[in-house]
Amino acid sequence: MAEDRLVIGTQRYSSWSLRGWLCVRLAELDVAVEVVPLAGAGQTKALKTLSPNGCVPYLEHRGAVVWDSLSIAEYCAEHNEFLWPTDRAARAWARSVAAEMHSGFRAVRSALPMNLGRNRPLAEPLAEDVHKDIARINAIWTEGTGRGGPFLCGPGMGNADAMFAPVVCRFLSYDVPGLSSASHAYMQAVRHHPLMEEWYAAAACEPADWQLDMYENLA
Ligand SMILES: N[C@@H](CCC(=O)N[C@@H](CS)C(=O)NCC(=O)O)C(=O)O
Repeated sequence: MAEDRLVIGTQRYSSWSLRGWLCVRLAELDVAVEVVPLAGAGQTKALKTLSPNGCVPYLEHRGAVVWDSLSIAEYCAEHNEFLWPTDRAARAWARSVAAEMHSGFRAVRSALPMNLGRNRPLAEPLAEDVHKDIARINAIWTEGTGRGGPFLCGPGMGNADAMFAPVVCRFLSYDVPGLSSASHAYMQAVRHHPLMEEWYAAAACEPADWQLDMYENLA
């Protein structure tokens, strides 16, 4: 029988961990949270024998073993049905944008790594493919919040928001251009959600020697 725990990586950097952690907390699963400092570039030795895919987030809950953030989101929705919209068409949209985030936006993910301690734009102009990703994300956020907000599918944070939360962190850190006023309002709603405040506060308390030059020294 598995111990009930959620294993995550360095909170300052681990965008996939943030997604899984938000889903677990929104579903109110009673698990211990264990933080493993990441080595960067997928080289964290401690993870290779820990989870089936050698990555975090990784969840053990009441005998179930769950890995990969999207799978964790689905598992959590079995415990809190409101993590996906109750309306069928809205649920289809939410699942689609969550999957699009999970499998795409590689340009944004690689050019703008999550670093909660960063608060300045990149020195170099953003590449064309990064602008393209930003435009698509802006369209998703504008459409989603356009149906009521402040979150993508209504008044409460759900799985789709969890998938985009690290993108909010990145866009705020790097002050990305080209976002609608609806997207700016969405970013503020996500950033100031109590769970996000908790995550940022925990990240700020992490040991300084967990910080990685590859992220801290990005020009
Ligand atoms: N598709 C996976 C990606 C998970 C992932 O890449 N996590 C990173 C941390 S953000 C990781 O564990 N990297 C392995 C390592 O650092 O060794 C998911 O959605 O959970």
